[in-house]
Amino acid sequence: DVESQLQSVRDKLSPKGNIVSEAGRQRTIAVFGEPLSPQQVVERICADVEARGLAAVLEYGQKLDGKQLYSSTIRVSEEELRLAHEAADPQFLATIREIRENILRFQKAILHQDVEVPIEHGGKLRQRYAPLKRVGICVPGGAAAYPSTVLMTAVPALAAGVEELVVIAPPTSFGSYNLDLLATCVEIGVKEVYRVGGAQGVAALAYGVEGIPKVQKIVGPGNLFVALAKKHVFGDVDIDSIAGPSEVVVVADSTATPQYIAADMLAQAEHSPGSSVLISWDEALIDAALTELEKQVAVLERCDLTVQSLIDFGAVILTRDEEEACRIATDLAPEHLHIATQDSEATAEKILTAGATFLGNFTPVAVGDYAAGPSHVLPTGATAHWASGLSANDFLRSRSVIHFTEDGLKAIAPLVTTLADKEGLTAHKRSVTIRTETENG
Ligand code: HSO
Ligand code: ZN
Repeated sequence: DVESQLQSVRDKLSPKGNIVSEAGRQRTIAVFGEPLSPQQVVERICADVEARGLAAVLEYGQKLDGKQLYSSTIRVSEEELRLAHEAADPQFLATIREIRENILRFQKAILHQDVEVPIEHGGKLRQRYAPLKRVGICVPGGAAAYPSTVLMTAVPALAAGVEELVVIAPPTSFGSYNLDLLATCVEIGVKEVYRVGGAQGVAALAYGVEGIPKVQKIVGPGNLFVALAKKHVFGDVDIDSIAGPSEVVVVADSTATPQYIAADMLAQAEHSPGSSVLISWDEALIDAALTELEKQVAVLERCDLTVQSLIDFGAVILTRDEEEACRIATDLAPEHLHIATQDSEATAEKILTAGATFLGNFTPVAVGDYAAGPSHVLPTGATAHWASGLSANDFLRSRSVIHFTEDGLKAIAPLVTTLADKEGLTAHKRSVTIRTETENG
């Protein structure tokens, strides 16, 4: 039946790529001397880092990431950063600059502005915004190096006016030893980079350890340990939402180009795991897209992994009509929604639950991943029903400012005193009447 089929598609979306490998499990047993759940591992690491500081961070780095670092080498030195930047391809750096400008332009445009609302009988109410001072960014370093993730997290923070940006990345060749990654940090103005990943990295940022002052907010993607650690420290610091593996839902009609659809689905599967779901009410389009998929798979680079991802986490749904397609896409609430229909703007208005929506034939998801302007850190796993993608506004605090004149207070006083009476809080009431009634004599 339709519901059980839909459930199987839901299961395919946001594949649990966050599962701990057997090797990882064995390593944690070796470290803790007993089999623990990932949750317990994270709790132990966080408590230990909070209690013992940098020594614990260095120990876990050595035992879990297999890298012996010292208090003198955990921070990437100014010299290392300078050398990485000097070694970088000038064309690569020019690209980074251009992307930074695109992100800055968009993120500054959407930044909350102070708001002032007059009080009818005298005074004004304001909502005022100020940037966070110090923010930590997690950059993954497992399967590939992600300079794009540095851009898509750090530049929105810069747009908001954050002064101190701290990047942590695991001590791997795809992480904090990656020269392109370091060059990207330098190019956009990030000066503090630490060679630490996993739960110990998150805990170091949250609690602060010798040489790494604590931050106010931790953002960015990571593996299961990073995700669980962010949840664990929430409250001591703020966090962004927890991003899982990448996913796309494509909604297409007969006007779509099968070649493009296949290419977009493969791009998503390339994240391996990454899930791609095609929804259409046009059977011929679905057939053509599947034929294209087979053709394009043959000439792909990360072929095996991508094909496996497509098999495990890919799905095609033939619906009765556009309405049904939009209902299903709404329910799936994907990280990325691509709409390739005759009137993509109109179709988009019928699907409001997506992290980012890509319209038409010339907006592949990859432009959003790399260069457009909105952040590619987006809600996954159907959390787009209630969560939003990362933006410059996530790096602002708001505060309200309330200023009444004497006439303003007199006018509002009865509202306060009535409720204060109800709650039996006489001192509250008196703090108003002492002002309003003295005047009256
Ligand atoms: N699609 C990923 C972002 C990414 N793609 C990074 C390529 N590199 C999550 O939105
Ligand atoms: Zn991507």
